[in-house]
Amino acid sequence: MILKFFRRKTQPDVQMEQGLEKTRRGVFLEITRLFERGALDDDLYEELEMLLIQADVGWDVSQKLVKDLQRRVREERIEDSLLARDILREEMIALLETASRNRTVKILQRGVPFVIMVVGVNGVGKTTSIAKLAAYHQGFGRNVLIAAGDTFRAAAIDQLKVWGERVGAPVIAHEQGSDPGAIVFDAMQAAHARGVDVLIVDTAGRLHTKHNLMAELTKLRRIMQKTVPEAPQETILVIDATTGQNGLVQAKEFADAVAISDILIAKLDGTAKGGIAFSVAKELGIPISYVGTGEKATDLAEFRPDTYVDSLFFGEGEGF
Ligand SMILES: Nc1nc2c(ncn2[C@@H]2O[C@H](COP(=O)(O)OP(=O)(O)O)[C@@H](O)[C@H]2O)c(=O)[nH]1
Ligand SMILES: [Mg+2]
Repeated sequence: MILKFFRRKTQPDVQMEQGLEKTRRGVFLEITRLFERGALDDDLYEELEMLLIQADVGWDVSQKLVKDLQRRVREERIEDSLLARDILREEMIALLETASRNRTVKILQRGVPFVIMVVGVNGVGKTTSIAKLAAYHQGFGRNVLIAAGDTFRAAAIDQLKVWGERVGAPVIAHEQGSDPGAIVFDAMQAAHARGVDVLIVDTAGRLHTKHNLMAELTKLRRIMQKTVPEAPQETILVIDATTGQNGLVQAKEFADAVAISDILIAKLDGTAKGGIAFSVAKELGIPISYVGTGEKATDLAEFRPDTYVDSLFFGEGEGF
């Protein structure tokens, strides 16, 4: 008997389970059926690899998982195919945990604003995720301030203001086209003056050139560090789960240019390709800390490797 069966489901577990429903009912149901068929033969391994690739686990990672599974089945003389599925589950959790180990524990200090810079390509879900993160921190009784650092589009500023009102967090904003550096400077001052616990900074997902964008993010970071030397304590890269391997390429470009501490996978509910977390963990090696599971401010869950994998295989009362 495995202990995971006794762990009580928490709210993030339930949210992750709902967010992964499409993936679970699609590819992972087929994977389960594959193992229920019984025979641990070459056909099974081949089909498994194809299904993992279909779920966006990525070519290399799918191959690695299947190879590791085959090796363990051989070494541990496994004959029961459902036990083999449990081994696959273990290997998948281990893969996600490797990246999670790079997660640093950040401690909120009284009187020092905890600064979160949110970066990522246009349309991935940054602004919505900022509202979710604001609500998340408010849930711990922290007071949150938001800075509208994406001044490239007027709509981006208005959208953030609307979210700020909805979640009850003030938004520091200037005009469209103004210098994001000036906004961040103002926001840092305001955060100190008002005794803010958490400051969340929105950034542009696109400027005239990629070089400009990366230079801007570096500049924003420097401005934050003038007031709080360790800021930003969190630099979150938002990835859109529905864009699959393409999104991963863009994410890599960001990760090469800015030091990313955490990843937030948005729109998990909108895809049947929830395997993206495995390619993200393996290719970027950066811990996934949050997942977005819908369009509301409450649709955010803390990421847990075991819950994630169990939500792919089981759900709605089964399993864990
Ligand atoms: N289904 C779903 N939609 C989301 C999620 N996060 C963001 N979106 C939607 O994605 C679109 C783009 O989001 P936005 O926050 O404006 O992206 P930004 O350009 O990166 O700031 C909007 O229509 C959001 O409602 C999510 O977790 N699930
Ligand atoms: Mg935005």
